Amino acid sequence: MKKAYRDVEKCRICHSRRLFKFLDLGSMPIPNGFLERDKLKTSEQKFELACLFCEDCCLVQLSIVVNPALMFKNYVYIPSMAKVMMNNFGNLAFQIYKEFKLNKSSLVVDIGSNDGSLLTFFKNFEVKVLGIDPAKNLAKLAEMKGIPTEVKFFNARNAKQIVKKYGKADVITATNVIAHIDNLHQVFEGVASLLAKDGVFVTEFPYLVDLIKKNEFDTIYHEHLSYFSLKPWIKLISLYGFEIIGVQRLLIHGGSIRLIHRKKSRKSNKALNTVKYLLSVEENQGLYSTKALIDFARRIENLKVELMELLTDLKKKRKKIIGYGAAAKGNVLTNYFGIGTNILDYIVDSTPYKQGLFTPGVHIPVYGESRIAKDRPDYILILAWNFADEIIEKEREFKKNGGKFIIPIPKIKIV
Ligand code: DWN
Repeated sequence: MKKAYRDVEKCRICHSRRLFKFLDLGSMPIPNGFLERDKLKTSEQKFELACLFCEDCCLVQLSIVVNPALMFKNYVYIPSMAKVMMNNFGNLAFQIYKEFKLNKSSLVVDIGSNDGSLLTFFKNFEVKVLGIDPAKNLAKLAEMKGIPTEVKFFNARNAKQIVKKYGKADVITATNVIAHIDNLHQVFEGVASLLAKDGVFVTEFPYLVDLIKKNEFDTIYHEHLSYFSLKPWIKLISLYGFEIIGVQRLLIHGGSIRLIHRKKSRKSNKALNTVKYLLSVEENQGLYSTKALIDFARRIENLKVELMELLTDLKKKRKKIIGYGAAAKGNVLTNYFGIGTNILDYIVDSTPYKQGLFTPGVHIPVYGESRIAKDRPDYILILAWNFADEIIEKEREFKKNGGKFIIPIPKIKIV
């Protein structure tokens, strides 16, 4: 893709043109587009952030695709900053290792391997591992952990080269990456050619049921092109001869779903009961029509009014408020709600890459967490609300000294 973005005119799964726009968050910079101080004056690229519903296969998807090279070649998000995330990776690796009886000759390939956090757990089980990720800066971190990494985007062509170089994969994992990829058909062609005959393809992504139910509008951003429910997902995987042999709902990232796939065999089992149950949950929640999505958009407007009233009132009372977690989602919430340094003095984040930078759009400075003890703010707005428990536990000193936390999602809570 040469241009900075392209408009979505056809559904990325079924190619339907019957796309209904139900949410428009306006024009916004890319969610991990953190800025150096000397770049604050230069104009930032802003792109439409809006969501479409496909009236044929029900896939929820962004209205545009920002050029992935602008977002993923130098990437500042690493999962290893959150214990909850690492626990999730640990139990995923253990579950797959045990369930599919991996051994020293097994090869596990992770698409979107980031800093090698997930593969490190597999490596500890002495299986062969390979990461695939376009971010040069993260591949270096992974290589330092002994995780060989191919620095490229995953697609059908690259998959064939990987088979030539490393052989077929017994397990392919893809956590929080499939939703980031525009050409899903290419991904499945690549998986189908890379995966060994009896191999398994394990995906994990945020689940639309949780997103809509828990008002998680700020997880809608330019990195996430698709917001999956099972109905369109099953349509997609069936085109490539895959079936779901395992499904788990997870708390991670506001509510995710882990799916284990295998190539359909002759004696392929009828759809899992859990899959059937989740399809009925989706239908009952109204995810196959526009009304529930329109209601969701209305709830976000109410949330915006309510949170801005609270924060403005606290500022009138001369309260000192900071943000916690310079998360992509936090950058969506602050930009859409108009929360800048008029409200938050700064945001703290444990990611070394983000400290000393400014958040995209509203330009809030990011510092290390140690700043809290020095400044003793009155309130902490938890922008990384998906890790609220871990953060509150970590900052119990702040709470002991009378500080209060504001959790904005799924609804405003002061603890
Ligand atoms: O899909 C994606 C998800 C998985 O991660 C990516 N496209 C981008 C990214 O989204 P995010 O930035 O909203 O993810 P997190 O993991 O919710 O961001 C949490 C932020 O909070 C990180 O920058 C780390 C930070 N953090 C912290 O500073 N102290 C987190 C914890 C738990 C802490 O104690």
